[in-house]
Amino acid sequence: MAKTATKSAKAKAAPKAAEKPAAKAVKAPAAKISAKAAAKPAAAKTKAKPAKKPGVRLSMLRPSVNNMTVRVFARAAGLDAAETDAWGHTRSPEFLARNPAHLTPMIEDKGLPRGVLWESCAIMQYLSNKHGLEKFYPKAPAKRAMIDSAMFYLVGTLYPYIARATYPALGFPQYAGEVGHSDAHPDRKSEAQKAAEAAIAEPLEVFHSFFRDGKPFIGGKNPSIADIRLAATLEFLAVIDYTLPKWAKEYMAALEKKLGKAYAEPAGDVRGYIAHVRSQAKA
Ligand SMILES: N[C@@H](CCC(=O)N[C@@H](CS)C(=O)NCC(=O)O)C(=O)O
Repeated sequence: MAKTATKSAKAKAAPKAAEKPAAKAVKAPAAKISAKAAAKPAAAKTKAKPAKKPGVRLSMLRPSVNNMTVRVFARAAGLDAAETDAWGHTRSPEFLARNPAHLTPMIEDKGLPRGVLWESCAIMQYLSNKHGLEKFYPKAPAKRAMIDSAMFYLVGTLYPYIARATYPALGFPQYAGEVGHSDAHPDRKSEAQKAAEAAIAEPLEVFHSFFRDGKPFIGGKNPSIADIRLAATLEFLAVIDYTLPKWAKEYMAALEKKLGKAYAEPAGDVRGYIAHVRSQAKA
């Protein structure tokens, strides 16, 4: 989402979010104890219980795919995340004192030099490193470099096109200096939006042909943090009825199938927001 949330965008998404409790613990599927294990004697119970990963506090905005990325990752990795809905609070003095960039997702962790960390990819890298989650972020330098390259390419090249193409329809403000942010004639803004939409196909194909390279996921057989970042990002394209190539539809479906509820639940918030803005546009 753009760096400044407009009143109109807030008004559209805020009601649902604001009604919810401030912090909700996301129960890690891995931490659940089966009925069978629970019935065993104390010693066996302790053995069957997976090592509990310390909780993580996450400030987030529900309609955002940047936030969806970390929310999916936390669930898929079995991290106990306490989510705080930051809608309408990112520019409060209290938030700015901790995070002068006023950006979400943001995690809080005592081990961090400044206590907080923002940028979705940096958060996933940090948590993977901290908890040894090699399944999502391989340790081998060459493999890791490919994941990093895919994520930086996404944030630096693909995402700006997707933002320019979808933010007008999402009701999100665009970035200063861009046509969409200016007081240019609506025709010029529409041309800029269409140009951005047309530019998406090329970097998208690079993820397919270069990064996936015949594998189910960028990470290989299993989704990596780069895959979570890519699939979440593509969710926004539904708001402009963008025709995704067949491979991308199959890729997103495969990732959702693999991650199950960990993906579907945060995706539901983004999809719900898109359905909401679309219904408003029709009305
Ligand atoms: N590149 C960043 C983008 C973060 C971002 O743009 N966050 C937006 C929501 S999508 C935000 O928190 N905006 C609130 C504000 O600027 O006040 C990431 O991947 O985390």
